[in-house]
Amino acid sequence: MERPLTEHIRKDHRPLTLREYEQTGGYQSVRKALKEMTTASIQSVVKESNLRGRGGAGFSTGLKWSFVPMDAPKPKYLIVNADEMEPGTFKDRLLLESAPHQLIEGMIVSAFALQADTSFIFLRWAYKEAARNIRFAMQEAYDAGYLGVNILGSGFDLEMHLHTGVGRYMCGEETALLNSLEGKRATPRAKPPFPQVSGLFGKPTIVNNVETLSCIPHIINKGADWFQKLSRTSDAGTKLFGVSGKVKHPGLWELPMGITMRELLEEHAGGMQAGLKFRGALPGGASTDFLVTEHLDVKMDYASIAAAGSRLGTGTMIVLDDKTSVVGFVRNLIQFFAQESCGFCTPCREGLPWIEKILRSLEAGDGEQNDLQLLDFHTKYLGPGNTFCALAPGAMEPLQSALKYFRSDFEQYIAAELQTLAQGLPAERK
Ligand code: L3W
Repeated sequence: MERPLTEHIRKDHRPLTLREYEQTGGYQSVRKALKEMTTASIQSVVKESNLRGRGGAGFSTGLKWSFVPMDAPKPKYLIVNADEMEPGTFKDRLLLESAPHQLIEGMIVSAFALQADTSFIFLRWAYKEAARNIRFAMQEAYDAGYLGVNILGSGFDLEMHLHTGVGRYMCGEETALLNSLEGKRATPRAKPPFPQVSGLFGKPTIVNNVETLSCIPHIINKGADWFQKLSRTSDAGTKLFGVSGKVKHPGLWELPMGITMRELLEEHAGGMQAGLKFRGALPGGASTDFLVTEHLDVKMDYASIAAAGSRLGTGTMIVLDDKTSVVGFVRNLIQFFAQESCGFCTPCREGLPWIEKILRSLEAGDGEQNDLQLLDFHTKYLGPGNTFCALAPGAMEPLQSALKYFRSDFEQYIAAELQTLAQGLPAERK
C-alpha cells in the first residue's frame, strides 16, 4: 500500500534535512512544475486528480484554484491553514513537525500555479516544535534557491512567512484567519466575495489546508490518475485518518480514502479497550454528526459519510464507549465551542453558553421536562443559515445526532431528577 504523504517520515519523527529530503526525491515537483509545466497544466492536473480540501469541508482544490483571476496584478497570496484546533484532530501536526519540506514543496508548486508571490503558513500557536522545524526547513529552502527571487532560474519569485496564531479556534475559519493576519479582530467576513477573488488585504488569496498542499508534489510527480487510484472510491487519494477515545491503540495512519469505519477502528486502532463497547463515533473531528454501530461498514470518504448522515470532516474519529456519559461528552464539546465563539453573531454568542448551561444542569440532576425540546430548538436555531459562519452549525452536529441516537440517555437524567423530587413528596401527591 502506497503512503506518499508519510512514507518518508522517520520512525523517530525527526524531520529530514533538505539534503536527505532531496535524496528521497524531494523538490522534484518544483523542478518539473517550474521548468516543464505551465500554470494552466498544473491547475488541470490538480483538478483532474479530484483532490478535495482536507481541512474539513472537502471542497475541490482544483475548482477553488480556478476562481483566482490569473491576470490580476500582484500581490497574490497563498496561505496554508495550519491552525489545527478542531477537537480530536491531530493530523496536520505530524506533517508540520515531521515533513516540513514536503509542505514547503507543495506550497512552491501551488504558488507557481496560481502565480502567487507571497505565502504564509498560519500556524497554531501551541505547535512549538512544528514552528521550529518549519523555520529551519524554510531557511534551508531559501539557501538552496527554492524560495526567494528567480527560483531555480525560472523567473518565478516567492516569499514565504511563518505566522503563529494566538490559540483561537476561530482563526481556522479562512476569513477570520485573513482578518487575524491583517492584524484585526478574528471575526469571519461575509462570503461572497470569496478569498480567491478578494482575500488578504483585498487581494486574490487561496487558503488551503496542510494535508491538501502536502499532496500536491506527489500529484505533480505521479499524475492525476495515480492519485485517484490510491483511493478505493471516487474520492481520490490517501487520507490521514486518526482515532481517539477509549480504543486499544489511539493513533494516526495514512490509509486509502474509502476504508471502512470498522477497519479503522478494529484493524488500526485495535478495537475497544477491555470491558468497553463501541456506542458511536464522530468520524471527522468534533463538528461532525455521530455515526453508530449500524454505520461501521460505511466507507470513510466524503460521499459515503455524507450519505450516512455525517461528514468526513478532518478524518480524525472520536470514539464514544458505553461507559462514558453521552451528556458529559457532548457538554465538553459544547463548552469548547462556547468558549471559542468569536461573539460576532447573536445565535452563536448567546446560544452556545445556554446549551452548555442546560447540559450542565442535566448532569447536575437539575434537568427539567422541557429541556430536550429546548435543546432540539437550539440545534435548529444555531443550524446552517442562521449564523454568520460554520462554527455554531458545526457545534450542533454532535448535539443533534446525540439527541437522535442517544435520546434516552438525556431522558434518563430528567427521569432520575423527577424520581428524586417525587421521593421528597407526601405519598398522596406522588
Ligand atoms: C468559491 C464558492 N469558493 C466554498 C471555498 C471556501 C473555502 C472552502 C470550504 O469550513 C469546514 C466547516 C468546519 N465559491 C465556494 C467556495 N468555497 N464555496 O471552499 O468552504 P466551506 O464554506 O464549505 O467551509 P469552511 O467555512 O471553510 C470548513 C469543518 O470544516 N471542520 C473544521 C475543521 C477545523 C480545522 C482546524 O481546526 N483547523 O480544520 C471539520 O469538520 O466545521 O464546516 O475555502 O472559500 N461558492
